[in-house]
Amino acid sequence: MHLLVTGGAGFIGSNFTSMALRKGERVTVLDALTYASGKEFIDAETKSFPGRCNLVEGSILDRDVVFDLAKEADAIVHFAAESHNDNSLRDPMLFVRTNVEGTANLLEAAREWGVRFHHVSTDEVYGDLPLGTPEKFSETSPYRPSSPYSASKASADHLVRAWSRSLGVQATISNCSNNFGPRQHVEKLIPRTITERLQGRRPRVYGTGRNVRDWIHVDDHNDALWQVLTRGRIGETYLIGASQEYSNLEVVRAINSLMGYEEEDFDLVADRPGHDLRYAIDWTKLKDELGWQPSRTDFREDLAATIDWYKENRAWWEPKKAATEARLSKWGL
Ligand code: NAD
Ligand code: TDX
Repeated sequence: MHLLVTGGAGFIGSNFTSMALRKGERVTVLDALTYASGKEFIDAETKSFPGRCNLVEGSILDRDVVFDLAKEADAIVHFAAESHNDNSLRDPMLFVRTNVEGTANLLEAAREWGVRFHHVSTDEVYGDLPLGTPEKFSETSPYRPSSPYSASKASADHLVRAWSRSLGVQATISNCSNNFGPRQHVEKLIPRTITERLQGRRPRVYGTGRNVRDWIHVDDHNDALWQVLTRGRIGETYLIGASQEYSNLEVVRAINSLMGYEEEDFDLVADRPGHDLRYAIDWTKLKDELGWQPSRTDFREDLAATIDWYKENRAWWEPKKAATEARLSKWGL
């Protein structure tokens, strides 16, 4: 297959690109190379897989670029997005343009050329769940997004469903929980905590730290995406998760202890406005229909491997770190 991977220089998209190349596929990455991207990861793959990996620097908002590239592709796997909740609270319109308009543009190109389309979305479209209950999100949960980020992703999901049902686009959607692993930008909880420690500072926990996230290793997410892309039913939505629910306090304590610090060595800072309490995923449909299940289920071991990756890749994240901390500290975070 020739895949057009939007946002393929970002955290999840670049890991997906590496996986698809190892499977023998051909990949064209379309990425605007924003602050969150890692061009060097795709440049390395271009060298390792000559003739099979190609990076186009451009925006999903550029209709001509999108239509030209879609024409040549067998499938579009759509990761490109503004992805950070804290940023969406300060510049919401950027999220509307990229995540909503950008998705519409791609859907129009997929419609024009009859290209298979997979939309990579988030569990945050379903809002949040109470703490301490067995309740989980499923494919039938109502949409109830809390932030401009999650509202823009929810809007994009609705567009994909409409273009699929009424305009004939061969589309699927997946909604995944919080990812972690190599190449994630230092603004996100796990890499931020690790890199604060590596630069000699204490991690910062928002609010009370009791908020719960359902963590999945990025390789498990991408493995599930592959199953949906190649075997999923057209028009369907699949939820992806790994049943690893931890509070932010538990995550930060685990990183502290793995890095040789006292578990309680962190600061509580301001809370995120509108902060979602808890996410949890019921991934039964994916298991029953496609036989998928997560394979990375030792959270502590995967956290340790992620810490090692950040120790070994300072050249990538250090230039991004100062600007990120300046931005977050301006907001008291
Ligand atoms: P990321 O921020 O690391 O990467 C996003 C990529 O999109 C970057 O390389 C960026 O340059 C690119 N991009 C941004 N605007 C663009 C534009 N206008 N045109 C082309 N490229 C553009 O994000 P991520 O964490 O890898 O997330 C990828 C996708 O997965 C997003 O759609 C996100 O909503 C979704 N998702 C993420 C998570 C998570 O935990 N990170 C969980 C579920 C779903
Ligand atoms: O320094 C921090 N301290 C802290 O307590 C940071 C950066 C975050 N937090 C908290 C906020 C959240 O409760 O940790 C939790 C995780 O925060 P993020 O890493 O910003 O992720 P989240 O807001 O949960 O959203 C993520 O998962 C779903 C991704 O960023 C989204 O792109 C994805 O859709």
